[in-house]
Amino acid sequence: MKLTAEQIEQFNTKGVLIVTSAVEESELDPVINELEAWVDRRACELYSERKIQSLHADASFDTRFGLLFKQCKEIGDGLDISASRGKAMFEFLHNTNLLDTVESLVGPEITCNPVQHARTKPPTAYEGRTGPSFHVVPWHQDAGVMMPEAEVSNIVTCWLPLGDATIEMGCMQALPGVFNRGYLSHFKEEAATVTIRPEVLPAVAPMDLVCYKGDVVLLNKFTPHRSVPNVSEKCRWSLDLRYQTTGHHTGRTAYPAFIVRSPSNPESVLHDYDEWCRLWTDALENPKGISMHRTD
Ligand SMILES: O=C(O)CCC(=O)C(=O)O
Repeated sequence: MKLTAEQIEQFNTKGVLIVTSAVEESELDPVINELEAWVDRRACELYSERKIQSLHADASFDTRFGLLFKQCKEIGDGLDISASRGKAMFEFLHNTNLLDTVESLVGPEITCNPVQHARTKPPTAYEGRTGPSFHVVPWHQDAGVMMPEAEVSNIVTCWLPLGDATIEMGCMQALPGVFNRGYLSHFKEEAATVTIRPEVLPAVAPMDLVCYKGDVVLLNKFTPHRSVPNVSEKCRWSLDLRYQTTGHHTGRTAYPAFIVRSPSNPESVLHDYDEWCRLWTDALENPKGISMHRTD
């Protein structure tokens, strides 16, 4: 869905925008089915390794992962887009409604940035630990997980819930209207997470990014955001994707970017699923470029 002039104005002023019903809910179903099948396969593997005792095969998409996670923390290993590399996921990365939304902000020549994740946030009570994690992400800017060379790139984050993302389920929060302060100094709080130094975090009331299947949250790469604990008994599922103007620096040269829309050169669009898989396999097996989080 193309953004209205008011929505563009809001994004350009606040650096955050929730676009309701940006994509058809049914367009997400192939991705959900693929993730469900992935979870089932992974559960069977762990069951045969005797790492879980119950498969919970009849549980719903928004509860099963949590019930498995409670038994074995390894359930999510390999779920992320770069590792699971699902065909429905690859096709969704080209979704016309989503790209129409993105085009309103980055123009018609669009590249899919390789900083992208499929996430599920199980109930935080099942973590067996507290503190920041891949599931409960501390305050950061997406510029903080990219190389400084991408500072001038027009990259927009698209965060899509695959079900409900309520406050109780640990939705994201963002600080509106502060992106124009640019990059804020980050430090590494725990092994895999970078966070904005508390002394430079703007004193602005956080906006709760409550959203539902079909909605898309858009974030400027300098908008501070975090996600809060999931105090419900369900899993919050989401995709966080990034798109950018073709030709701009991706901020993560180690991983494959690819063109998803190009009116000037339609043949440059990557539709070849096998090639996408090959690019990721090569990038992960033969690391070449740079994959870094910024800390200073
Ligand atoms: O999904 C989340 O909880 C955090 C996502 C995030 O921080 C991001 O997309 O940059």
